[in-house]
Amino acid sequence: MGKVLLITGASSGIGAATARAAVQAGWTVGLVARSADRLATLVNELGPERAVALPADVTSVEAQTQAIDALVGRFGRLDAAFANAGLGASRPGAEQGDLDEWRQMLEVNIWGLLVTVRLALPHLRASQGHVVLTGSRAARTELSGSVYGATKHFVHGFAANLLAEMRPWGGRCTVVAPGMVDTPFFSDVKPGGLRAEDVAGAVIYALEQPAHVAVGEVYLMPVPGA
Ligand code: NJP
Repeated sequence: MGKVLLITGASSGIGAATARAAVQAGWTVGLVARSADRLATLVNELGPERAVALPADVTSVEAQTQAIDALVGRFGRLDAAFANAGLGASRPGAEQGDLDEWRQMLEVNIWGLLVTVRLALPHLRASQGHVVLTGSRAARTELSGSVYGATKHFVHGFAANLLAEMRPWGGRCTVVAPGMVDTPFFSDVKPGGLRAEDVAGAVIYALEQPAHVAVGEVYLMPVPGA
């Protein structure tokens, strides 16, 4: 069966690529997103003995509780949680921002991520497990979308202290922070961005380190023209 990894935002982009890479590396995966049909297709591809679809909206505590309970009920353990679900809305500057979009972005990128981590932690303590979060280069540089960037600042700030909380019992926390990645996240992505598989590779790198090595943050930037 291998170790068990929960992935949110698994129906698309970075989450789906990480599911493929993790199964390739010997992990078993629980796939969370709202699009049940896309999760079912991915489970068919990966094999139902190595992957389970857990349709849920990450903003719902009840839905995420059911998803994690179902995963642990099926495989008996949880070794890592990749809290990756996120959205960037249309990312105008603060002056033009749509307040409803901002609320949704805060609820998914911050609240949903916190719920994933909070519900996973008791299981991860039992397995001396690993939290991986999707941050962003937007947390370290000037990019359009000040509110989106602020949600990712939160992720990086949370992770730093979470790692300090987890280390005493053998747990680890990693933030994977990409620049532009060619996924449905951006409809207008420029050629030459990172591929979802590149980010998935960084997640697997962090997860596969020996138990005494914690990878704190991994930044990935595209190289134009390469
Ligand atoms: O985007 P996309 P990425 N409940 O749109 C899910 C960060 N990032 O892979 O619910 C549950 O292909 C959605 O599933 P569904 C970014 O901030 C990206 O690029 O079925 N799931 C889908 O699986 C985000 O944190 C770039 O619609 C929800 C997934 O989220 C992460 O990378 C750069 C949900 C989004 O997949 C993955 O984004 C960067 C909900 N309420 C950081 N709402 C980039 N692409 O350039 C959404 O620095 N999802």
